[in-house]
Amino acid sequence: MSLNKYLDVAPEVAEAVKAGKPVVALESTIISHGMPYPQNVETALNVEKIIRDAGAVPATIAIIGGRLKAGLTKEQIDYLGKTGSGVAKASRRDLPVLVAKGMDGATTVTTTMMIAAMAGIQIFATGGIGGVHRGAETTMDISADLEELAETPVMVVCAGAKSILDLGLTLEYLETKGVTVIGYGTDELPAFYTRKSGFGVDYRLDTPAELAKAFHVKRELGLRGGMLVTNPIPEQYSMDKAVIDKAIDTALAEAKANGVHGKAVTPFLLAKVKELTGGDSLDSNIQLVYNNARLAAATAAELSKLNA
Ligand code: PSU
Ligand code: MN
Repeated sequence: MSLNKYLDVAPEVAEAVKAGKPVVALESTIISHGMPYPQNVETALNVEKIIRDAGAVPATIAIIGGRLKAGLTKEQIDYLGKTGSGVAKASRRDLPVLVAKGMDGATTVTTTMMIAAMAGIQIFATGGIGGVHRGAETTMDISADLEELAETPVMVVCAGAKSILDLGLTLEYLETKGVTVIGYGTDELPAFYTRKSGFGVDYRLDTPAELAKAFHVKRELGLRGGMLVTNPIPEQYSMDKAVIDKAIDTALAEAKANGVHGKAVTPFLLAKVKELTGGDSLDSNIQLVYNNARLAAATAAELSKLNA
């Protein structure tokens, strides 16, 4: 672990990393920009509990007062949730100035991977990743998350990607960058709210032990970059495809009509979809995050056996 002078690793997290015990990183953009208060705080705290109950240590990641934090207190999570979009959404390009000015930042998949890697954490659970946006052939809106997956050695467990993105182009981009996309118990890329997307994944793996082994071997091969594990939402929480597709189409049209662009696009679409589905999408979102936390904790346990 290369300890960075701007990094604070919570004592519990540092101890677990040092002892080779299972640790799971968690992001904070999902708290400040991905869900409304108070469900965001409630979800973030429940996710930490789920990870603990599975025998792993949770490390929620954020930037607080210019410090890169791996492991937050309950008060810090509450602050990030209450302040919501008042906290900067922090991707790779935002880090230098936020840290230099001693500001706060909610970390995306990108910066959560970066800070997890700095802290020696190998696995990270979230809801959905950013990707190639629909219409990217003219807007060039492609999430920095995809570049980070190509560079930084952290396994990301998600529920696939929402069809606010162009899923086919997102997979093409990941292929070009050499990122393995794994379906957990499925041959098909899950589409976040639904279990299927019509697009195939690179490989199907069926157990946490298989996931851990694949990631371990990747590292032993000396290959840089992460790995993307896509875990379908549990059947009982998945949404009706027609309902969600309609909400996404309306949200996309409103974003376009309002000239929403840049880093505001994803949070705008998430909030709109939630509004249009009367909160059903939020319930699904929460449940799939729990499901990913469970899988990540089980995989972290297998990883720590392999690293022993
Ligand atoms: N997708 C979701 N929920 C989220 C995000 C994406 O379903 O909260 C967040 C993640 O933090 C992700 C970020 O890294 O949005 C991507 O933002 P952008 O598209 O601006 O790169
Ligand atoms: Mn973008």
